[in-house]
Amino acid sequence: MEGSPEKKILVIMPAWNEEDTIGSTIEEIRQAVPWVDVLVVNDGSADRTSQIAKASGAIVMDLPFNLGVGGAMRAGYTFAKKYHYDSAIQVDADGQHDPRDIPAVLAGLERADISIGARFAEKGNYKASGPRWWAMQMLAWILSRLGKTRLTDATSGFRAGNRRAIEQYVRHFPAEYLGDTIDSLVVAVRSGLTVTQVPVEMRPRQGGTPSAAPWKAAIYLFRAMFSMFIALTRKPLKRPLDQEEEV
Ligand SMILES: Nc1nc2c(ncn2[C@@H]2O[C@H](COP(=O)(O)OP(=O)(O)OP(=O)(O)O)[C@@H](O)[C@H]2O)c(=O)[nH]1
Ligand SMILES: [Mg+2]
Repeated sequence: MEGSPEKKILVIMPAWNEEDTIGSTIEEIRQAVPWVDVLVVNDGSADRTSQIAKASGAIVMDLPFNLGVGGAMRAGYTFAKKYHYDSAIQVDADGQHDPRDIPAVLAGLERADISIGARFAEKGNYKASGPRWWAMQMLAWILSRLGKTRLTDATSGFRAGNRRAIEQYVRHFPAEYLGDTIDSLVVAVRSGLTVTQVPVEMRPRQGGTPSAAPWKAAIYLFRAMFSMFIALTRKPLKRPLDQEEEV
């Protein structure tokens, strides 16, 4: 079964100045799913993120300067491919993603190539309001049409991918803000990957500061719509995804 100890699973945790929360987040993962490996992609943090992650037993990739979530995730997926992981799952360093949901999100890979841990999917009380809510709804609606399945939370970073998805992400993973969620999904779906969602509860950030203020997030979400339309104009990848390739 996906998410069980027989599979080789990698948690990829993008982290930028998360010294307040990263230690407890890694600890929670080790308790909830002790059989997974944790890779922290420390993206030029100016604080003790890297030292704390290492002391907590994670594998740490220290990027020399800030690449943003997309670049960091692509580096993480390249690691996953190189070391032959069966699946990889993104978990935020700020404690918003509950590690106890990891097996459920991984279990979604039994029916699709990408499994998204989604808010608004009947569970939890995560609230977004005003323009941010509208933008999220619209993106979810468009991506549901594209993915031919009901998706309620296309901007969730809590998502797992199988080998086919990892292979796709290694070749294309947008670096621009929110491209890691929307654009990457559009390209994956258009390259023939299937997607599903699993309801999860999102917790509030457990400490530290958000990388973007709420009003910025709203603006970015509207920009994400444009980025999505641009993504739709990209040609799907032609080479078969299962073809082995050295990285
Ligand atoms: N590698 C990398 N990680 C980042 C960067 N910016 C944010 N992150 C990480 O990405 C994850 C999500 O970032 P957040 O700032 O929590 O964004 P968010 O969850 O959309 O916003 P909140 O709801 O306010 O928490 C966290 O683990 C951050 O540490 C970055 O530039 N590089
Ligand atoms: Mg967060």
